[in-house]
Amino acid sequence: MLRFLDAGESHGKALIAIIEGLPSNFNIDMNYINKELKRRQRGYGRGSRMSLEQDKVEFWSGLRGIKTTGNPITMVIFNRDYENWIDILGNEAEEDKKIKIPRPGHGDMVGYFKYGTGDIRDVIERTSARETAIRTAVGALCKNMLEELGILIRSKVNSIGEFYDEAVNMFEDVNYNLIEQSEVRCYNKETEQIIKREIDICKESGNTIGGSIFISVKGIPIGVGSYTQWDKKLDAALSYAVMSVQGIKAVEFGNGLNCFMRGSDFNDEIAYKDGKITRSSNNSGGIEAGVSNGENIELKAYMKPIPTIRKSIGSVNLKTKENVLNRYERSDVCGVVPASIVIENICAYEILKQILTKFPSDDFNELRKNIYDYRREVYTK
Ligand code: EPS
Repeated sequence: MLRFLDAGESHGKALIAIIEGLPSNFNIDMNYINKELKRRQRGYGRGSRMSLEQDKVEFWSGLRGIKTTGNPITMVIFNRDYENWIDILGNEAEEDKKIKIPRPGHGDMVGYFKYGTGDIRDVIERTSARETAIRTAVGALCKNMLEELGILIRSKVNSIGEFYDEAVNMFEDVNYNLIEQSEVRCYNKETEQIIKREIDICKESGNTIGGSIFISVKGIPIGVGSYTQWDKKLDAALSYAVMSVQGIKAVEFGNGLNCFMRGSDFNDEIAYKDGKITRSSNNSGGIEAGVSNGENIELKAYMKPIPTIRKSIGSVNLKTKENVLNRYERSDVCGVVPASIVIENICAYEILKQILTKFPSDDFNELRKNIYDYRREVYTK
């Protein structure tokens, strides 16, 4: 089974992941992974940390040259900001320097009570979305493999604040190039300007803003995931992965939020045309009964506004129990743009895991053969 663990503090020396269960004989494209890390760092509404970091991955195990051996893989990303934090993180803080005022909406208060170290700094260091850098690296390696198996994952921003971007087919490269070039990962240029202005307004007023992300997966064969047991369902597994991304509060598949529709309108009609099974629509988002149905998998992830705000709202000094004002610390104004890249890559990890469950293989060549043979055979049964 494919699995990984990651470790590392936001301002610690490095972020690390150990991945187990990846097949051997895959030639990793290092530029591909570093490009994903760069994509994650971009986006209008990012804070000053991103002009300091230049995320690049190092492999410490599991490779011979650029080829996977089947051994556990260790990936490392160094934090450039560590230099500025050595003294703070290297020693226990003096009592008067310990952080006691939690930012509402962040993990500060729950971590303070749960782990009892007496300093919210310990909580911030691990709850920070900095951790998504290493998860993006893990996912990028999986996405690199999936592309070789004919499975593509793309993302765009669906909305920021109350402004929605146009829904377009992201698998048409002309459309996707526009999204990739956009600072807010939108297709429509006018919407882009409106959203950028909205982010500026939030920044000036010491506030933050959330939004939603659209993910589309093409090429996933029918039959991945299972309905035979609750914990084998593909939509459930993907939801878990997406919900684990910092700030995500809801996940929707296909037209899942439009539950007011009648069954006859919601159901995606099946027809046999030109030697192929086709569907009239994709309201199910490519998954029926927890199993991929051969259509594109389509999901939306909804991200709340980043909790760290300059604007004053109420909080409590957890030591003295005084009612005080919110604490501020450097952060981003809008995390929706980088989250779209993180979620693309997180989905890649989960989809590869599910593919390896359906087509268990230790060797990438065996996996590719199995998946292509299956694709050829499945509709001719
Ligand atoms: C982030 C790094 C963090 C934040 C941001 C994402 O760096 P720092 O805390 O040093 O400014 O910019 O984290 C959050 C939004 C958060 O809520 O913690 C990154 O690498 O993506």
